[in-house]
Amino acid sequence: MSHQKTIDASANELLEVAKKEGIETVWDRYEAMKPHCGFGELGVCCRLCWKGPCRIDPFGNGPQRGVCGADAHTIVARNLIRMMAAGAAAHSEHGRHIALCLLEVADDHAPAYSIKDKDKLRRIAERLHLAPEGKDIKQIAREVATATLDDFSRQQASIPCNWAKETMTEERVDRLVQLGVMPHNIDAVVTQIMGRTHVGCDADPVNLLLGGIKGALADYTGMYMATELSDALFGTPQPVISSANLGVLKEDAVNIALHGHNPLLSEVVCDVAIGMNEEAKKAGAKEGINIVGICCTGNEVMMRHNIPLATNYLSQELALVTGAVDALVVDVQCIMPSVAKISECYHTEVITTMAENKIPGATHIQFQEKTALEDARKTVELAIEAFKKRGSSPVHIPNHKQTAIAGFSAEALIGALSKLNAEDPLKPIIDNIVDGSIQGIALFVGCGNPRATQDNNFMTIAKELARNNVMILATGCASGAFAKNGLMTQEATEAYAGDGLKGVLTAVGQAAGLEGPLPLVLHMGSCVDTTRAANVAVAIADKLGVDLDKLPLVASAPEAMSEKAVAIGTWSVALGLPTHIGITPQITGSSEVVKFLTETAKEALGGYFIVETDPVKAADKLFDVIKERRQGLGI
Ligand code: SF4
Ligand code: MSK
Repeated sequence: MSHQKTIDASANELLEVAKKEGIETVWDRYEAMKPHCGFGELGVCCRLCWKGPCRIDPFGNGPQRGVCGADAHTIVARNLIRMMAAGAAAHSEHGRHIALCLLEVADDHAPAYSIKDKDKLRRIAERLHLAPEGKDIKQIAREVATATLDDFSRQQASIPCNWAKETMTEERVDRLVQLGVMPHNIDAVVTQIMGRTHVGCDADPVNLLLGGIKGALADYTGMYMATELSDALFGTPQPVISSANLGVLKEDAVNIALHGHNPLLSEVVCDVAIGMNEEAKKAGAKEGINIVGICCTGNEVMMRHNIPLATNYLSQELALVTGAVDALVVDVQCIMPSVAKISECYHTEVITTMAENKIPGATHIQFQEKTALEDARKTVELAIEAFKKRGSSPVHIPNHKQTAIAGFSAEALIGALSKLNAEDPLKPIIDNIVDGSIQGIALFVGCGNPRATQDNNFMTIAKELARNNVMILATGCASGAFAKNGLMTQEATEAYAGDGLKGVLTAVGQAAGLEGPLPLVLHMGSCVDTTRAANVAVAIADKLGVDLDKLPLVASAPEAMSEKAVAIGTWSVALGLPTHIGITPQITGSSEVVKFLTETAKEALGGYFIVETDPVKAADKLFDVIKERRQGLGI
């Protein structure tokens, strides 16, 4: 029997509408795909060459090797690390794009952009040892962009990437260098993974996995630069009181949904739309233009512009089923191709904007940094035209939205803590971890997946951990789940936090000028912003003089699905964190791969994977790990 599709009230309401209107969604296609291929589920099918496809019989009766002789361990490891390479490629392309834009800004070639947080850029330059003192801000931008782009071009394998080496504890850097998994060049590492997994190359599963870990750390490097340079260009997020869920759409407005990941486009659309409000009103939209976010672009614009978040990954199609979205403007990653098909049933314009990300049936407006203002203007004009076509067609905007306090960048969090202790902002957190008021910190990341009830794993595990006084951070579609379902509120802190955690969140919240506690879940941004949490964790580790694998920190991707999530989970392990996945990964056809990732990794890296699909049991396991870590520290 199928499990419940979602716990999101808006999504449930709109699924009924979709059913009545005969619109197929991700959940329908998931059901139609059943039963899933057993070989694929185990990861033992291989399509790497045309002698195949080959598959290994898990019961031992049929073939145990592919035509070339690769066994299940080789096949599973190869498939897995190719996912890590794809994740690293996606994130680091995003990082490169931002770095190139920073270079254009330094050379006055990108009039739509400026350096909004100059202090942050100077701090980045210091971190990268670029001696910014006395230099002009554009010179600093040029040097930071160049040092960042060096991480894509360095040929000396013994010199680690700047953004990896300068953002970890020294002990971790040494450990990763000794293991031979520290990336020196993101592009080279991704290329190596593709090369070593070609037919007839690396067949040793452990060696393959080490190559994959290097790729995952290249992913970390690309993410780190993307986040930090975005802050320099667009401003470092500070807490905002926003709202989330599909009730943020407005019937009498031109609704523009920004979806994807890269803030280069969405930032400019937000700026341009303000000046086009009157045009929208003239077209009959009494409330002018209403911009909302979906997925991680949604998280980006929520944190920097207080734009409400409409929904997260899994229910993106349902935004269109409201009939109220006039334009869905997308950039890169996590955009279901089905949105263009669904838009045929409505007046909605789906607008793709990136040359390497087009969707049949969508309108393409090529976005370029040099012409960003005109490009953004064209997208808003198309949205206004689409609104006119909407006319009096009925809309189904669910009456569900939640307050969501978002925008806890590392700087914002440390800024709030500094109100309690200006000289030593981390001391309040550390003292409270030591005395047990906070038992540990859990970071929730990752996607939505129809294999799980949407948002349920996030909500169940987080509430359970918070009750046990575990502080909760979130990024990506985890942020979306918590925002939509009311855990980014002060009320949630009152309702679900254990006494110790509640006391700390209240003390910090009041010191930071809120009239009550911080929200139960601290929104740290999009999935690429997961490095913000690493930033805080490394600061705590450095302060205590221990590495991350000693601290009571855990990560969880309870509804993971994407290659990016595979890469993030793996670098989380490589950094030393016990990392939970709530979806059975496609690796169980190899006992050696499973053993390496869940056991051997613990000895080699301190971090390891925990697979548990039951959210209640997962919460117990994560809390047990936190207690074990506390014991290890003697607290
Ligand atoms: Fe089969 Fe080997 Fe080719 Fe894979 S690489 S498809 S296992 S022959
Ligand atoms: S959008 S990678 S579904 S977090 Fe960043 Fe969400 Fe996962 Fe995409």
